[in-house]
Amino acid sequence: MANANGKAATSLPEKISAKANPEANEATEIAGNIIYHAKYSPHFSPLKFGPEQALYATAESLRDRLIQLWNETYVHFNKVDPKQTYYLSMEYLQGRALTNAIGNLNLQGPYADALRKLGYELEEIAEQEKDAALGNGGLGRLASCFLDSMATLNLPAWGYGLRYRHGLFKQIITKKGQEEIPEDWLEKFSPWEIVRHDVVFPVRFFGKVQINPDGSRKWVGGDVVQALAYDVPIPGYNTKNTISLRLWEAKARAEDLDLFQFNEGEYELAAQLHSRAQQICTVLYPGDATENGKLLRLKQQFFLCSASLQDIISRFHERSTAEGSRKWSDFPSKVAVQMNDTHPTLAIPELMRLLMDDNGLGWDEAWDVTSRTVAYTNHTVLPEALEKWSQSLMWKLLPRHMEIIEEIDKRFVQTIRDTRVDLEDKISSLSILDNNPQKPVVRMANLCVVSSHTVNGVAQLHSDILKAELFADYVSIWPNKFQNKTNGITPRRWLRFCSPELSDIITKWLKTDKWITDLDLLTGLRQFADNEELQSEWASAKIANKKRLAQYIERVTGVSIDPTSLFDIQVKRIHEYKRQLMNILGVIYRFKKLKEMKPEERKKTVPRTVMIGGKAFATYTNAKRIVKLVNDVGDVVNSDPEVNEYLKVVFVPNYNVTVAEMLIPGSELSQHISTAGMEASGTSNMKFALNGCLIIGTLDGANVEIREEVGEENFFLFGATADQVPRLRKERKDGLFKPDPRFEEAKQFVKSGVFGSYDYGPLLDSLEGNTGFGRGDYFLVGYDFPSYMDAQAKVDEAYKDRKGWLKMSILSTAGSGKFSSDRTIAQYAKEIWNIEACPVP
Ligand code: NBG
Repeated sequence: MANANGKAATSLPEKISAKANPEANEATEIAGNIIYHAKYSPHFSPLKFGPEQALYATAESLRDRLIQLWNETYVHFNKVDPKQTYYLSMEYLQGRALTNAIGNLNLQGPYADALRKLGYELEEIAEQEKDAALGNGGLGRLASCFLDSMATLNLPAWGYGLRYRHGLFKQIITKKGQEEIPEDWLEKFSPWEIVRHDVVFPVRFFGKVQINPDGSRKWVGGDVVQALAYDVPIPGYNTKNTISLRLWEAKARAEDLDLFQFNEGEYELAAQLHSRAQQICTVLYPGDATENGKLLRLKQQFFLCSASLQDIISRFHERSTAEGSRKWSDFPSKVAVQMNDTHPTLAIPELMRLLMDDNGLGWDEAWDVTSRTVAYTNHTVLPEALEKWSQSLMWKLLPRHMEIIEEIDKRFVQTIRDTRVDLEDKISSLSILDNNPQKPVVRMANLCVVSSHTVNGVAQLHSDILKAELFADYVSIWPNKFQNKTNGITPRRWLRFCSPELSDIITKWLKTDKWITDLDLLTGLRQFADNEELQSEWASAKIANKKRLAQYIERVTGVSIDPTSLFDIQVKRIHEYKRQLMNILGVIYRFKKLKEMKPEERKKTVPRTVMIGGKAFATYTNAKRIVKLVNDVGDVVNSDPEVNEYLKVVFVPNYNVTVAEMLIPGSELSQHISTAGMEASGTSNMKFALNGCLIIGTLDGANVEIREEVGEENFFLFGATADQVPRLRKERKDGLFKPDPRFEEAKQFVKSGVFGSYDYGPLLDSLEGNTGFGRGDYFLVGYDFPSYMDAQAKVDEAYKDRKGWLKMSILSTAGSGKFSSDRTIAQYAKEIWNIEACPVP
């Protein structure tokens, strides 16, 4: 590694003296504080100061600052004692923290100068940081955007999650396609987390229920592991407020080691509980919209819920003892618990248990408190992602909770019988327990709906579908329980910090940078959409970002791409409903046509670089075949001398938050092409639109609202609508579907073997036939293909009109204000949590 001057910088600079200075905000002081940490908070051999050492020392210097703000926030919340929100999520996709923290604290300039004094560029140091990838995809990233907005809006709120030792797997691409290797963010350590040795709670598994003489019940026996808190600071933008993401780690106590057995040489047996505890937080559950969990996954979920609720209750208790007057019935006016999907559903029976068995409340009182405290967000309608846990597994792991769930169900069913005779025949689908003798399960979504005061979907269309289909009968029972909260993204990470060039232009034309926290101000750009000066500045920012992206692509894939070609990107988890297969079949068709053209005809086409990236669930075979196909197509197309000037196809490996921060600013067209009704919201669509990238997409999820906001003339729409899908599937079953010749041609081309010898039969078979498992084109690729290709032709035409395209791009950014997670979170705060801002003075 070389420093800014091209020289190796491996030893501590001597000119600058080490000086602890947590309040440093001027370059020399910051540099002194960085050196102080390199010397006196050492993690490496003395005197070394390479980029890695510099990263850790820089992060620690910044952490000093954060700790101060963090403590102030904590003290202030404690003093004001507002109602607080606790966001329970099994996933957070934080990505890197350095640039974000420096940016939110507005220390960009001083930090860059300080590092330059030490021989480094800030970007180079930032590059050293590993992503905290404690999530799978959109759901986890949403949680992270929400934390940023909660802090920025000065809301009294906490994030709760698990401290997985290995986050989402790293994807490498080999000749075989995708391969997974373990992620290693904690291989050394994370400079951002602070362990709180005083925040430890016991969490029990297995055991049995003991009935006391007074009839009260107690869960006893089994394994007890300890949950230890690790806090990660979440700084708000341009505010003192810094909140916490509290991640639990599972541990056993020293006394749980059986010394006798150990001395007998039975090492594994002696440390059984230690190793079982360790397993809990070893890996992030790798599923995304797939229900594949077993005992360990259930343990993880319970571990999160139990530790978090004990923590929440102990905070409530501290007050009670201080004031001597706090009543349990006040709990919901101090605490809001938000369940991010059904993964933290066990918070419901666990809160009931803690209230009844540990704190002596009766059923009615406990139920009243619980159901006024918890709220649930649904993130999918995919049946395979609606969690159902085996009843026998639950009885084994959580016997007391199963009693409570049975009782909740019994009382709910009784109420329906008493009050709604018309729903009698719906009871079997409304109830929480599915007692089907073949496979008795607990339906977690039903438990959430029955117990929560509010249930919300994540985009208008999705919320409407929930009300009309999945939860229709519940709506008739509780018409006011259901809401919509359209997702959002933080404009700090997803525009201000990932595209400083475009941000500066926006600030210049709006004459203010207030848009960073008031994103609706972007509409002010509309009046300049035709302005040539703005257009040319806009184009120069885009090309700079495209060049940066092209360098990155060349570095990680070896493929050189032309920054003047149209950059067309689809990045998200690989899933059949997201239809990466349609994208690549479209590319294949384009390639075939280019091959058939004469050289002068080719010259008239619009050169395109198609980039596709995303991870496939390790056991999702068809998803992995899609990854392989994209790579194989890329190999053939990119090395075809007749065509590769006009078309390049790149599979971007190991898509993650950091890669997204590179791709999104450099994009011009992005694809959000899921089968209508299947993508609950999508959030990358918002990030692309915000960065002036045009969308080709279906009327699905948040696309619908994006199109409304940016204007339909600035959105390349195609495909069936959600309400047509059931009929189209039926027609297909009835043998009425007639494929477009272009679709047949593309598939045939793959079958002819142009892209190598890999057997694509099983993948293509999913598009064939009218019925049968894994057949019959459930995701309607064939039906939508012709309109997709027509929309792509419109993209090419539009791109030829440079000014027209720039105008559309500006209007896209101008129309993205609604999709700030600040708006989303403000709505949750007001309409679900009933909490208010609590800014640190
Ligand atoms: C995902 C949806 C996305 C949505 C995110 C965030 C799950 C279960 N759901 O469409 O598929 O944008 O949640 O709400 O991961």
